[in-house]
Amino acid sequence: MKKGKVMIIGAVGSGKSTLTKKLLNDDKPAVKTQALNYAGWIIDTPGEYSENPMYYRSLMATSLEAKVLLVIQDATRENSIFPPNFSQGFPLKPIGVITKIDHPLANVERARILLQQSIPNAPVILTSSVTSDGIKDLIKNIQKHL
Ligand SMILES: Nc1nc2c(ncn2[C@@H]2O[C@H](COP(=O)(O)OP(=O)(O)OP(=O)(O)O)[C@@H](O)[C@H]2O)c(=O)[nH]1
Ligand SMILES: [Mg+2]
Repeated sequence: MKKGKVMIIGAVGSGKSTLTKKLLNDDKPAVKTQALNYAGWIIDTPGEYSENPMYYRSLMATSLEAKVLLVIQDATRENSIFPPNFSQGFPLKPIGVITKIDHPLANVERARILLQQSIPNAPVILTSSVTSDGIKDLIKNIQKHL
């Protein structure tokens, strides 16, 4: 896949970098993301960029060459950091991704409802970077839009 075609956004600590490495078959553990990171066909972003609307323009500018937007919802989180209908502002195909479904505190149905509020009508894929559940399914879904 071509460089920078998929941008990944979501809260601080929601599992974006861990998932990015998983998708790229990189076994090294993720470290805290400090800046935009072009990792192969994925643009990994710092969670702070998603949590502060001041960064939305910058995210949007960065996403101009990308085709797919992975919107991450951590299954262990009780809330969403994105406003309702958030993805309407992005000229990209949104795919909702629920992370950490292996976690004892995961609540998948809550996460699904939160994603549907931010990105209505987008597909939602359940994943765990620990067990690799959903990873192949996610790759298939991404490839449909590239
Ligand atoms: N149980 C479980 N933990 C996970 C999973 N994915 C990530 N984590 C953990 O969640 C924490 C944060 O992961 P990161 O991938 O660094 O999160 P991030 O979204 O890149 O965070 P920022 O770079 O700060 O925006 C780490 O301790 C990971 O080990 C998962 O699928 N299951
Ligand atoms: Mg990160």
